[in-house]
Amino acid sequence: PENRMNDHKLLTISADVRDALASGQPVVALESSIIAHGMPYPVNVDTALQMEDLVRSHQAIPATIALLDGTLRVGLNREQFEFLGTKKDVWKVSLRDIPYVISRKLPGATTVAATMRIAHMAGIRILVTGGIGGVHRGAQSTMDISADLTELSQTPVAVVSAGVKSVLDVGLTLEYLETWGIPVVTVGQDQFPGFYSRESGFPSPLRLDEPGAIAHLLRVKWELGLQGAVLIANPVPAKDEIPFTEMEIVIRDAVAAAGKNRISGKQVTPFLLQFIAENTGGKSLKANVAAVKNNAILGATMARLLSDGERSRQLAGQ
Ligand code: PSU
Ligand code: MN
Repeated sequence: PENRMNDHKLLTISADVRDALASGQPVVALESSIIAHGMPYPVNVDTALQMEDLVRSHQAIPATIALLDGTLRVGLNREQFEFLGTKKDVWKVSLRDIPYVISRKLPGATTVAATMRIAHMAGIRILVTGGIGGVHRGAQSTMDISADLTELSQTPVAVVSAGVKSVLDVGLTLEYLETWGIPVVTVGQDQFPGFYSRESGFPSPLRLDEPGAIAHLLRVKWELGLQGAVLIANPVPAKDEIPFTEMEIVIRDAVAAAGKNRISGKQVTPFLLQFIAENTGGKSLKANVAAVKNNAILGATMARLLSDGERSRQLAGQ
């Protein structure tokens, strides 16, 4: 990729991630907004560490991304996880916040959009998250559409998710993904998943059942020079899901409460997630943890397939 800048002073890559990238080993990028703004302590830190362990036990190197001490950090240590998970004023950093937060040397946790861009700078091609941001319910009047979507349209990093955030307008988000030329692939079922539920009520634009087939699609897309990402939707495991109709009731209440409290901008997602966790007696949090761990495993598998494919092509002299 053209804009790799892995020797830049504003980009700090941990030693294990740097070694893995240099030797062509699989690396998986992980976002940090879910730690600072998506889950309560200590579940946030525990989950982040468990995701890293799962990536490692599936033979890939994890690289959680955040902004600390005035640099973009790729690969965090234990204290840095603890810091992001406990400190109150960690910035939620989307793409547009990067220059401000770095120039002021503020601590920042990255959304999917910012994590994708930084992963690409470092040369990482697979990112794992829970649910991506997208078109919010009522976006016809609020224009609340996440920068995750525009980022997916231009940065070549595949994003493994359990669908889009359940609080969004899933139908409008799928339309937007189509407009911007972003392939959406659901693993193993015809329906696009609904994050906490395996169902969303919408068919998936594409379905592939094998990680190998998805890796092949990624290679073809990027070999053709087609810009942007692929959204991989990996349904939450059946034993951990919350039925779609049950979730919908809570989500509608959450969206109404956000409107009533005049929550706007980047506060919207954290507000809704907290409301939902409280109003499902923690069940949503459990489903969220199960989904992201499931995604970490698929992400590691995808990263390994991509790097194995490259190595065998190099050996064949192609
Ligand atoms: N989905 C979750 N928890 C989260 C997020 C999404 O279940 O914390 C975060 C992700 O980092 C995502 C971001 O990229 O919210 C989107 O925020 P916004 O809609 O403000 O762009
Ligand atoms: Mn928004």
